[in-house]
Amino acid sequence: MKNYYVMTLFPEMIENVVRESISGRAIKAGLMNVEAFNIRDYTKDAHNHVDDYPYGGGAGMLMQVQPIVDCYQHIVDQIGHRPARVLFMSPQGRTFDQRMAEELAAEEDILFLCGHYEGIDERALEILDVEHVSIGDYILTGGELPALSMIDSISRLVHGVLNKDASHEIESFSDGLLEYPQYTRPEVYEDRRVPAILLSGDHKKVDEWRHQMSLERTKERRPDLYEAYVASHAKEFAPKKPKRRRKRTE
Ligand code: 4GX
Repeated sequence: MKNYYVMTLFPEMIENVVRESISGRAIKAGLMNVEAFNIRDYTKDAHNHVDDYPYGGGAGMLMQVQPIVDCYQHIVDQIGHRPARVLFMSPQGRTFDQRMAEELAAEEDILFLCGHYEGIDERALEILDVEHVSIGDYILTGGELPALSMIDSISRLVHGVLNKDASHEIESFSDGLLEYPQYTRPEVYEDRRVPAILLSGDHKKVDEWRHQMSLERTKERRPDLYEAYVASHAKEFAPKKPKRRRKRTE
């Protein structure tokens, strides 16, 4: 059972998305669980405040350390140990990718700390000993969408979330190439034909064609991925050895 714990000021944002998405199916199937904790529930402030002005001045408000640490401690007490990974959504982090999704899919308990406002008291990050993770080089208003993106991509790797056909597809295309183009009925739509080879029934030819298409569109659309693929499949791209010719004897 995979357990995702999310510390946030907007728990309904997490709950609503998780309920409506593919991970909702995995939850119903008992394969995973997502629990959102409202950091505000742990404030000891008389007015339920969870933020305050930054020392040294500057714009905006910072999330205070006490509610965050108390919320974290509640989760640790509930599960009986520190979660395997404690992730803080931040543009300063290592960029999340498919490899990290696979790495995280192997973990039992993952905690996501989602910040809001202009910042967070650094001591909270030290005490929780967080790992900074980014979903890309752009600035969002909060860590909830990054956490949801990560939960979504991790959960589809958790066994059983996908049907068998789809998981087979992952095996053959987790090799760093983009997907080949696909077609369904009708065979002709406004003069546009489905490539004839897909109707040929020749599975070997179909596989070769698809692989070729994957290579071409990866080269065109993601030259970075293409270079990496070529480098790790040297054999496939090695120039063909010239045929040994018998020496002319004159
Ligand atoms: N990939 N974030 C906003 C909210 C925040 C601000 C200060 C704590 C302190 C982001 C990203 C991202 C993270 C900016 C959450 N939290 N996160 N920030 N890109 O843009 O992960």
